[in-house]
Amino acid sequence: MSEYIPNPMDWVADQVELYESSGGTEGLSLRDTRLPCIIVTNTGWKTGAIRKTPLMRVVDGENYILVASWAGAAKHPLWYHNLKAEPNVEIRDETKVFSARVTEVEDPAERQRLWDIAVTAYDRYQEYQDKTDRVIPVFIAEPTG
Ligand code: F42
Repeated sequence: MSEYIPNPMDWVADQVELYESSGGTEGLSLRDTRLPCIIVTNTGWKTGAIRKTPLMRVVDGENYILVASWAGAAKHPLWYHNLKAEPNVEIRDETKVFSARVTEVEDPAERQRLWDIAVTAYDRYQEYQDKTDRVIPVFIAEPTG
């Protein structure tokens, strides 16, 4: 059993703690917004540790769109590399917990379609894209059970 290492940023780790300890009934939205979040449990590609990453909840039918925006930072968030190395994750969406398999969406037209859905759900993604030179990666997460 791998060790769970909380995110070093307190506000992120605190949200994970509240979301999970309440069984998905509290800590569900991003800070002062009312916008819903999910928790993606992933595996550190170097350490093998369990990592828990809150992200905005953006859906496309049964699937979830994961946007590696990290507030428009110059580099991809570390969880991006974890997902590329180990695409099997667990997602918690409020009280639902399920396994999923993630794929980075490389096809430009499909990425744009998903990006538009993401920006509609959380308009700051566009602000983040505008302030960074990198193309913000978009993953699709398909539930596997
Ligand atoms: N971030 C987003 O990118 N997109 C979102 O939609 C989003 C929404 C969101 C909502 C609520 C909330 O509380 C946070 C939200 N965040 C969102 C922030 C998100 O949860 C992450 O904190 C953020 O994206 C940064 O991810 P990060 O993985 O870069 O975290 C940094 C701060 C970090 O230092 N993480 C850990 C650490 O201890 O260093 C984990 C490091 C890790 O995974 N290490 C790997 C390992 O092997 O263990 C190695 C990684 C490597 O390549 O070195």
